[in-house]
Amino acid sequence: MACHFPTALLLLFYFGSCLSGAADTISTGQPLSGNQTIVSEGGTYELGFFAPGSVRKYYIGIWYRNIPQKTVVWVANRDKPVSDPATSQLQISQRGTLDLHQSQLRIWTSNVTSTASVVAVLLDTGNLVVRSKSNSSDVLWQSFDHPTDTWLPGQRMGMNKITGERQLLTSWTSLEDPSMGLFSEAMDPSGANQFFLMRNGTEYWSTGLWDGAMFSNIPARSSVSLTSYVHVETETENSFEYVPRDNSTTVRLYVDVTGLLKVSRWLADSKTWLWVCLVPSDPCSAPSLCGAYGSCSLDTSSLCSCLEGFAPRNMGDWIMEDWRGGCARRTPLRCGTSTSTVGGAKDVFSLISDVRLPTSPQQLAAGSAQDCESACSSNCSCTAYSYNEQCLVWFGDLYDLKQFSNTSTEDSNSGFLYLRLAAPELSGYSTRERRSAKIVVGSIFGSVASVALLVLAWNFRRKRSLIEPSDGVEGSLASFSYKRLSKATNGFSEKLGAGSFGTVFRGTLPDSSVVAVKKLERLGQGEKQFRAEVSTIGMVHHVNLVPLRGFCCEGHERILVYDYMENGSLSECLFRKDSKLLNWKVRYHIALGIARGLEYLHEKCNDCIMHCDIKPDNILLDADFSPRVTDFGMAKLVGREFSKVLTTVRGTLGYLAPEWIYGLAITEKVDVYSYGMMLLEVVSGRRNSTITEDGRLSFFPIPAAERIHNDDVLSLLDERLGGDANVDDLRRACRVALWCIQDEQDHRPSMGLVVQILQGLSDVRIPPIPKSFYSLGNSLHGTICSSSSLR
Ligand SMILES: *[C@@H]1O[C@H](CO)[C@@H](O)[C@H](O)[C@H]1NC(C)=O
Ligand SMILES: *[C@@H]1O[C@H](CO)[C@@H](O)[C@H](O)[C@H]1NC(C)=O
Ligand SMILES: *[C@@H]1O[C@H](CO)[C@@H](O)[C@H](O)[C@H]1NC(C)=O
Ligand SMILES: *[C@@H]1O[C@H](CO)[C@@H](O)[C@H](O)[C@H]1NC(C)=O
Ligand SMILES: *[C@@H]1O[C@H](CO)[C@@H](O)[C@H](O)[C@H]1NC(C)=O
Ligand SMILES: *[C@@H]1O[C@H](CO)[C@@H](O)[C@H](O)[C@H]1NC(C)=O
Ligand SMILES: *[C@@H]1O[C@H](CO)[C@@H](O)[C@H](O)[C@H]1NC(C)=O
Ligand SMILES: *[C@@H]1O[C@H](CO)[C@@H](O)[C@H](O)[C@H]1NC(C)=O
Ligand SMILES: CC(=O)N[C@H]1CO[C@H](CO)[C@@H](O)[C@@H]1O
Repeated sequence: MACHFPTALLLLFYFGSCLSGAADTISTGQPLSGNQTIVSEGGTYELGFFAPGSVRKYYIGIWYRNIPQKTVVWVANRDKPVSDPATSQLQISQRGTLDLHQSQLRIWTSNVTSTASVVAVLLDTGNLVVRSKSNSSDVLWQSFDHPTDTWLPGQRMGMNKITGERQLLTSWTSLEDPSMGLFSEAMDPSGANQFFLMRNGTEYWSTGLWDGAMFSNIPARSSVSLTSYVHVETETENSFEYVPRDNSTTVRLYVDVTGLLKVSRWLADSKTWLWVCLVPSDPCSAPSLCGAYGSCSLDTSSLCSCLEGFAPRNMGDWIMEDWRGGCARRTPLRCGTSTSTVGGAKDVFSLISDVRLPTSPQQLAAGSAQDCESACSSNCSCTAYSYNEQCLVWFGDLYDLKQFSNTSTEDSNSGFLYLRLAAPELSGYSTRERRSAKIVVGSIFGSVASVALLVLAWNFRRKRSLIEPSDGVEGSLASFSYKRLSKATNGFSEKLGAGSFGTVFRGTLPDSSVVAVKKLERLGQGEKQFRAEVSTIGMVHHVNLVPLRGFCCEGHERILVYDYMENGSLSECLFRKDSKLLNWKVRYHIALGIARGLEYLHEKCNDCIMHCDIKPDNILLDADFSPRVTDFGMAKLVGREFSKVLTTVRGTLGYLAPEWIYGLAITEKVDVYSYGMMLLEVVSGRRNSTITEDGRLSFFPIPAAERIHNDDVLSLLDERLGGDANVDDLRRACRVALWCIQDEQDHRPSMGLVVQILQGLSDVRIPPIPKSFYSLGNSLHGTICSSSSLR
């Protein structure tokens, strides 16, 4: 890793301290304002104004200075934000208190007055103390006594034996709102050595009693691996603190917005927080954790998922593991609408097995499963039923489902649920499940000197209809002779372009229609397989896909014949100097069209197709400037050479999802990733990455992600447009793009969801900055450095 741009990148995330004098201290006459911060002496923590959401609401907070995902551990004015940090000041008052003022108004105060001269100091433990200026052990007030949602190592949580006052952790209301949420944690008010979790003041879990070494309900595995607790009892206080088992790791304990008590550890290598749940040990027992129509499971990477036929109501919150918003139907029920009387498809019931049934059922008198179904069917507000000797029905939203992996071994509550869905949902969903195809890729992704070599193992679980070779027409496809194509293209003379897998020529058929003729190279397929794959591709039709007209398979020649697209490729339109500037409306139309095309390939056509090579060169524009995806199906046509070509051709590199590089299973989410990268380019009119004059790589998505994360989207817009864009659409497009390029496949939306968001049908929250942007940038850089030095 001889190339250092990620180090420079670190600077993007932090402002230097702008205070003169001691950088960890606020003293009389030296208030903190605007973008100024103080930093603890060892450089671990930083204090200043921050705005967690996109709205102009600023808070004084303490966060980790060296962790790029801003993680706030304490908030001063959590219920009273200020609107402008520039006119707000955190200062030492005449009375010896630490106060936050906006204009002349006092917003927040530390409350403990002193006649002595005092200072406020941010310690390297994350504690903000107000103390006497001359005597550092004379502490008047400290943030550790007034926690927000986080309990830090070395901080005491417990109870004052004399006043009965307890330290209280209280969750944030939402990920963007630090005000007091519904959930809290504090010591047992009776003084017993245990902590309670409360929802709206009512206890719902406990850590169990302290036995001198551990709390009885905290699973030993997680507590032992991360932290050890220390009991501190004096005449005046009874409390606990904890220390990380391993000094070198950053650990925090907090009550999260969904009501789980978590310990999380920062993984420096992968730049991510890894959490374990302390209480309850079965997080699926948390009340309403997954929201309406959400289902909890311990076997999936995300605790909650939506029931079939439903999608997250707010994707952003969902991905950030705040599931409380629940899920919404993708397709409304027919029941009760006028179309149901005209004989359209009726609603159906879909079986979900091995579930813990939702809360609040009603019991009906029905003698058989059929009676139970028709009872539910006849009332449009009945959303589900279950029949097991008795008939249970549910009206309205369903809560607290849990998916078990095994019926027999687990909860006796598990059962069968019949969920009411619109008819189209059921067929669409179940067939898609069957069709999902996965390629397993193993890789050796080398050091700086070696170029990535990927070895592919193919594993298609697909049914194919093998069509025997014949002349003239196969299915809807024309089968051309080489001679005819040679004539049509004037001896392959008019070259339109060259891609990774072949060269494209312009041709004119005898009926005078214009076609694009692609001569494939590096094919690893035999004739039979080629014909089979081509006939599959030939059956795919959608307005946002380039239709395949026919093919040629003669000797070693493998040629595809497509409709000709008048307005060239998106790449030319965006990046060629002499091409006409695309206005914002057209760009948005293009972005949406591509998303629809991909959604069709992934979810709606008969045989699920991953494109695997989405980039602006593979998007063509027809006469109306509607986008059409081309080159789909190539992964299968090209066979084992495909990924090798993909990962060694420089032009494709910036669009490759991390799983290509790290050798993980490839799913259709690789297309989502590439789509996100491309969308950034459509918005900004600039290439994914460029090599600067001094030979350094400038990887555009990194600063772009930063700006989107800070809700500064206008600055990303192609400057040639002079700011002429619908800002709501722009924001939506930028956020979607950043969601699409998240590291975790599960965190990227499906193309179906992308379409919904771009149409404004789903909300989209501010995405996080993908944590791998450092290491991924590094790998990319390494490869590009080495491959260019090889030339
Ligand atoms: C901090 O604010 C000042 C004044 O508003 C501005 O000039 C400066 O660029 C800001 N610094 C950073 C690092 O944003
Ligand atoms: C300060 O004291 C007042 C009155 O005792 C109280 O209402 C207020 O909540 C206190 N504020 C803080 C920040 O502790
Ligand atoms: C400093 O303050 C502590 C706590 O109030 C007190 O015990 C100690 O005597 C003080 N030391 C001096 C030198 O004043
Ligand atoms: C919390 O409790 C208060 C009264 O104790 C009640 O008015 C309020 O509705 C409760 N909120 C929730 C979300 O349950
Ligand atoms: C961990 O920190 C404690 C207290 O700072 C220190 O005594 C101990 O030696 C440290 N352990 C390691 C392994 O660094
Ligand atoms: C459907 O069931 C709900 C809840 O039991 C009831 O209030 C409603 O009247 C029923 N509607 C019809 C049309 O029977
Ligand atoms: C499910 O059941 C199988 C056999 O009945 C057992 O081997 C497996 O461990 C069970 N899995 C879980 C998660 O209980
Ligand atoms: C796009 O195609 C149409 C139809 O062929 C043509 O009239 C138009 O000039 C083309 N636009 C550009 C910018 O090439
Ligand atoms: C289409 C496009 O802009 N591709 C670029 C992506 O980034 C690589 C690496 O710098 C460039 O070489 C490609 O041209």
